[in-house]
Amino acid sequence: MLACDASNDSCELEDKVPQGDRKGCFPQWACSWEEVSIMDEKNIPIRTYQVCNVLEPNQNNWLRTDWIPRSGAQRVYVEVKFTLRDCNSLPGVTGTCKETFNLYYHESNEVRESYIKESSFIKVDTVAADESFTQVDVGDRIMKLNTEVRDVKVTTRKGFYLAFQDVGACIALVSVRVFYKTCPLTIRNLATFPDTVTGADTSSLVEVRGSCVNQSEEREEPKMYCGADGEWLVPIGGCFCSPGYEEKGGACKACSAGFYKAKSSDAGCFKCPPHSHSVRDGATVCDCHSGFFRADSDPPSMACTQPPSAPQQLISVVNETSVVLEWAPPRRLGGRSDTSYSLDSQLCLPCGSDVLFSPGQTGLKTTRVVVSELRAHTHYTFIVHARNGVSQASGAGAAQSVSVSVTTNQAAPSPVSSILAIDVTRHSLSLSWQQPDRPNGVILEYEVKFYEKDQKERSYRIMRTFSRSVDVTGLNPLTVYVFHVRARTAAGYGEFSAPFEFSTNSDPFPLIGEGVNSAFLLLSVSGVGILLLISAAVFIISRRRSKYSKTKQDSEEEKHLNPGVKIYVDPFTYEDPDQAIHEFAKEIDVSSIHIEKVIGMVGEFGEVCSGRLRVQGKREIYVAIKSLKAGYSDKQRRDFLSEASIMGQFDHPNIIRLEGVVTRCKPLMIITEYMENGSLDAFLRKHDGQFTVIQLVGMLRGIASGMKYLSDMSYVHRDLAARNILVNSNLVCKVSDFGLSRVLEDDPEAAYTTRVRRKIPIRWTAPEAITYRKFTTASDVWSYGIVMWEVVSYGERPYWDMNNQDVIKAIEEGYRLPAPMDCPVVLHQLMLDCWERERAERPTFSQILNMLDKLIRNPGTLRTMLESGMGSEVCVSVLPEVCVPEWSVCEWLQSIGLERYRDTLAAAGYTSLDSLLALTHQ
Ligand code: ACK
Repeated sequence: MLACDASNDSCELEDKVPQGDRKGCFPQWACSWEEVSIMDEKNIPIRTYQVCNVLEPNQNNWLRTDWIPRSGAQRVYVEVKFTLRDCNSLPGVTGTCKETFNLYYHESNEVRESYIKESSFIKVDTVAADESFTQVDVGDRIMKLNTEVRDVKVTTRKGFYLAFQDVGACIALVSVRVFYKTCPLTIRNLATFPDTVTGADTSSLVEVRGSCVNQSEEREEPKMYCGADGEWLVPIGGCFCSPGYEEKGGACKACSAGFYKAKSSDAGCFKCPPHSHSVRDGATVCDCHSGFFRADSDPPSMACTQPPSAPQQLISVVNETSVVLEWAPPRRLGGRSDTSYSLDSQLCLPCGSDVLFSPGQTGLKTTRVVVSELRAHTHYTFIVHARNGVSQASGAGAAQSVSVSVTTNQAAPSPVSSILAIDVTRHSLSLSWQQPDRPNGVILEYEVKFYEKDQKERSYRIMRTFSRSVDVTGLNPLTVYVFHVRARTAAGYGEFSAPFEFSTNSDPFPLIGEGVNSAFLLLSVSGVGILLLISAAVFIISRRRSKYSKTKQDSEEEKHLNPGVKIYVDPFTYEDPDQAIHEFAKEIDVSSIHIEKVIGMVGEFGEVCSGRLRVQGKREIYVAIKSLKAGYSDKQRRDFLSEASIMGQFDHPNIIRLEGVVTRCKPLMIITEYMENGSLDAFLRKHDGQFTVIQLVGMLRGIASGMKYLSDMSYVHRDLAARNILVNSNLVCKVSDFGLSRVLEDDPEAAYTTRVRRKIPIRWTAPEAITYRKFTTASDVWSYGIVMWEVVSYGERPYWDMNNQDVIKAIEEGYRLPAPMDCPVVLHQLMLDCWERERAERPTFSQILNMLDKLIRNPGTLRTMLESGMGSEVCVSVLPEVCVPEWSVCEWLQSIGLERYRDTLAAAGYTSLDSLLALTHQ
């Protein structure tokens, strides 16, 4: 019965004329409708219901349909096709003939209602024909078909009946079609909206919620309205394709291989970012190629990346008990910009918990760390790791690190932290104290300074002791004394402790002893004062003569004071040269050496190779192998091995380390540690302009430290030049080329001068060494100044293309190399100091080292380049005391707190500092 017609958005409920046999008529008494077959326009027979009682008045003829199920419809449409006879064309029907009929409906749940009262029907409309016809002449086909549509709201029952009331017209009902409208199933904004029946009223909109299509997710609740005429209106919200899918033709299609989509969005699939791929359809993220990684926080759109390679050129500058570590960023950053560095404390052996890392130990963005509070004279290994966001994902750890081993300097002990008085009498105090927290070496003695509190430090006494206690006698009764204690190690005195005050007990016989004691004390204090005056005068005035000679003296004195310091032994003092070599160098079995390639030549018979050395029980290491080929003379053998005998005596991080020698078979070999970057001069020329000033100063600092060590061992190098410094992969510079022979024979820079018989590397050598072969540590300092110049000028040849004779002449006339380009003033001043004509005026290596350490600690001082005025501040940073102005005796006494002796000295005729200098002990 019900046939839906989707094409015109309607459902037909009834597609034929009502059941119009006579039995179906009602009311039964007025059943005038007749079922008649006629031919339509196309001459096809059709069934119609007709009524034509036009001659009789008061007609009321009803024809009704069967029960029509509503099927969810709320408003139904009734399309009636009919023909109607024009009353005027009928003769003698005036007053009784009508040209309309009435359409009714009745809602009902009953499929077969046997009797329905007329009053139960509700009128839909009176239907008139648009066109009526005048003649019934089927042959001429002038019958006119009318189509009328009416709509009715049917919402209360399951179905309804329709009825047609004729009130005296001449009608033929051809067809009645009953339908309702729907908004058809549709997809809008990736949401499906089902076929929806329109609302009950002509103006009503039915709100419909859509559901997301497959592989899509709701963006905003999808909604649309179904209008009364079956049109969808006002789409709201919608869906996005799920990750791995993109919209194509209203559906979500999987991303193809090589593409991905990470989020639900209206975007399409993206091509996999660099170093990643997707092999299956529907990828939400692309997998990284092997060896590439993605951090948790990396977006899927980011390229896959790699952990960084190891930091480069790690340099360490030791300054007493702190170390400045500086390195260059890794060569490969792995395609990321989040590289950070950390110093591994577990591997930093033996880092204690009190070691300080500034600015920190982990998560560093800078490439410089100062490690302080280290133990003095201790070997440390620092490992600097480079990490980035994918280091953890890649599982890489130790591989991206670089390490450096350093030995901290000797340092003075820390101050004594407390002093106790364990016994007190009227004239004595017994004191005791603990060893300083950081002794930094073996404590050789303690110094106790004390004075009467009232006297302040104007007059004090000093006592020295080897133990941690002292009995101080000869004190005044009932007097408060102030005590300071300091410790001394091989590195010198530490700072005095804070003041500790103790009082002696009261004296039962105060009047008797007081005068004697006071007189005695005055005498002794005066004695001490005068002695102090004399030594201080000698000290200050002699220091004013030379800004460097004072500390030089100190260091010389130190040597006498420290008989434990190792002194270098000249192997040529051994009658049997093999005895020297076996005392200082280890014989290596040639089978444990694996030579790889030749890296240089030395003289006629010498060759330098790189290779590996595996000594039993130790890990394999890279080494340099210097060999002396067959055909050498006895002298050449002796000279060759002397280098190993000398090198074997040294143990310092800035001196090339000897691994051993091969003397029992030929060729003879000297095995040393391998220095990856070769000679300093060539290395600098290769990396012209690539280092920071601090890095250059770091290199110079290393060389100065090595040279200080050599000078402390009383070894004079004689051929210090950048070509004889080797550089390892961490930019650590080490002094090499020992032994007398190569200065004379092998060094291509060495030349004969007119005055000496031996060859000398003129440009690097101090004038007194050229002139009368006075080779000393001071002449090494001159050479060091030239090395400084070579370093700062990145391997430029000193004095360029001047010939040796012109260089000698120029130096004699006072000419000195100018500052290289971009050379900080302080560095050039230091060079000039090294090139003082008087060798006593040159700084010692210890002073040079201190100076460089100061510069490294205050990099700001390196910022002043040559243009901004040379000289005046330099001495301030080197040795502040040389800038003290000319003092009078009075000022000087005041400055050392002994002005009360002014009159005594004046009375004795000492009115100037010069006259004081003439004072002798006698
Ligand atoms: O500049 P270079 O590569 O470094 O060329 C010279 C060459 O041998 C002749 O002396 C190199 N050389 C010497 N000793 C070593 C070493 N211990 N490690 C690496 N290279 C070295 C030097």
